[in-house]
Amino acid sequence: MFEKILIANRGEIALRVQRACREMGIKTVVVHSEADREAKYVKLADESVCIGPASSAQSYLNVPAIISAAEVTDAQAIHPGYGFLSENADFAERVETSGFVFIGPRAETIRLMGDKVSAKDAMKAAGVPCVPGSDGALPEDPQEILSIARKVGYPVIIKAAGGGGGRGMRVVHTEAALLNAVATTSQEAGTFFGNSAVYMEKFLENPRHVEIQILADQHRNAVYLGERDCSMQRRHQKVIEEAPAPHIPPRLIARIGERCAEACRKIGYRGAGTFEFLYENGEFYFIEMNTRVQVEHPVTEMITGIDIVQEQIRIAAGEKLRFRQRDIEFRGHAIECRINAEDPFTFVPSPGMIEFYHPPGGPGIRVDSHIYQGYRVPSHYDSMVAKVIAYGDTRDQAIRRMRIALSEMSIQGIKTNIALHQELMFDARFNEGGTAIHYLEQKLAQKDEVKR
Ligand code: MV4
Repeated sequence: MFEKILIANRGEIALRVQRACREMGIKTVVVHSEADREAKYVKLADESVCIGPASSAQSYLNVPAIISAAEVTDAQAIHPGYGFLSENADFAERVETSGFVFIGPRAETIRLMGDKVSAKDAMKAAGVPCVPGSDGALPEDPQEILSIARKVGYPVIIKAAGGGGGRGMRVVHTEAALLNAVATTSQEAGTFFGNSAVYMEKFLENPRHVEIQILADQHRNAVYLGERDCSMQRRHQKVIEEAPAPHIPPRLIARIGERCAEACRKIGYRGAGTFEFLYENGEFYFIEMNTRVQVEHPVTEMITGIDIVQEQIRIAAGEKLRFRQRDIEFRGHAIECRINAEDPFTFVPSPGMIEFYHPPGGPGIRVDSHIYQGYRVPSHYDSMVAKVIAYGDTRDQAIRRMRIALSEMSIQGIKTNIALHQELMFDARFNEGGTAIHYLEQKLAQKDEVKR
């Protein structure tokens, strides 16, 4: 096992990784920007290294500074967390060629999944069900493009191979609009991602976003840890996640989960990963794979009892998975609310000093957060300041515990979206479960109408 790990991230996930390391008896180095110098999680680490000014480009994305920090502190491995460099194949490669272990998949796997066309090809070949569409990237010939769309059937969606997470896509409803949409999406893709390749899919009008968590070791063992429903989102930012996904038959999850695990064995996947699916009319359609630990990993930890971050570290150290699929049991229900420093209804960021902080507690409540009274939320980064996770025997119990937790929670000095979460916990459709990806935006638009 490693003796010392460098954490190349900030905020709650830097603290989450630190806790996993501490429990495993591993020393930690945290790198930080000038804006994060005074943060308590930085002081809690065994060592810390300032790697640059507040701007992410000069600190958390500064590859040479991070590698140097690993060298001077004698760390053996680097945990990238989520965001920043976590899915940067060049960074993973630089880490390994510099003699450190990257806690994540091989650079080659990250590259494969970073290109959404090659990712989909690989998954289709491995038996994972995908959204019907073009076979790989679209050809140049306009007649061929028109012919593919006729076969797929309108509406279609044009996506950039280099996009993902909602960037670089365009919905097309009619043949008359197709070729212009393809040309524009391709041009933008060339500018933004340095790759003008685009592909086509059938556009699903009202799906849910359901993802499968997997773990795979370096010895071709792979398991799935069930699913998460992340449909409650606004502008591609998840707001609430839960596990299991309401009203989806466990047998169907088992079938898809096994396909994902098998795909991992086939491509020699290593580490934690997530298969993102759209779910509509009882069918799963693969769209993308994430090769990092995700913000919402705690809901899976709560229903499986598995510490995903610790398993990432064990896998990176070359250990075999400590459980087989039949050892994994799904028990109860977990819901996560992302608490952001923002106006609860306009969503305008609200950085600043936390004048008062009272976190919730009690049975089944977990809070993953780096904040405290007197902490200043910097304006330079993501606005998420805490994750409140409620666990219960049933979804109903998890919701009731979440309502209590949100009512206990107090953050003063900055605005937060706690009030939005409180409203959602009493929303009739959320309480029924199984709302689709456009639900929150539709609900917010309706409220706006009422106001006017
Ligand atoms: C889609 C889709 C409908 N049909 N693909 C957006 C994020 C990116 N990961 C994929 N996205 C979508 N792909 C087909 N064929 C609708 C979306 C989509 C979406 C997906 C997941 C969560 C939120 C979303 C919000 C808008 C659109």
